[in-house]
Amino acid sequence: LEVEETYIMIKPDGVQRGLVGEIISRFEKKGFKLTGLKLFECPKELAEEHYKDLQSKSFFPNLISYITSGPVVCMAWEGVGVVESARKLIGATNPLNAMPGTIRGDLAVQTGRNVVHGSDSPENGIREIALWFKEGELCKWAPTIDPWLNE
Ligand code: YYY
Ligand code: MG
Repeated sequence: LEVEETYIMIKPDGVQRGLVGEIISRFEKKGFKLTGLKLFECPKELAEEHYKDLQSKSFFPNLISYITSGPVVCMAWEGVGVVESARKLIGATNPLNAMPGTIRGDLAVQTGRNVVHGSDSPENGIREIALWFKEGELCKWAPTIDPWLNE
């Protein structure tokens, strides 16, 4: 497995509901490396670009107004196999189908209020981090605990 990057975003409902610390801590405790973090009010054009593959869906207008309805927390996380692992930590798109123990399984009930986003492929991880972060906003650091997490 390769070192990958994924874009994780706490959606406006997660911020409003006070779930920011809870959600960040799930990725932190797992052992991934945080390389970018900011609270951000997303312009409509950026939300549309981020979700461009879903443009033709009936729920697209609602999705864009939801994502732009309040501040989001943008994060970049790095690690071996982080893209698929983060999707597992997040759980199924519909929170009623998401397993207990996952973020959506534990903290949400509706697809249209599913509290968190995670990139679905390494390519999209790179694309989305480039979309949401400017060059100087990312930190390529070496956590001192790294040898205790990675052989
Ligand atoms: O990657 P993930 O967030 O799990 O689902 P996607 O199929 O990429 O859809 C993105 C986003 O769109 C989803 O998190 C909620 C919303 N959505 C919706 O409102 N209604 C649907 N039927 C499907 C997705
Ligand atoms: Mg998706």
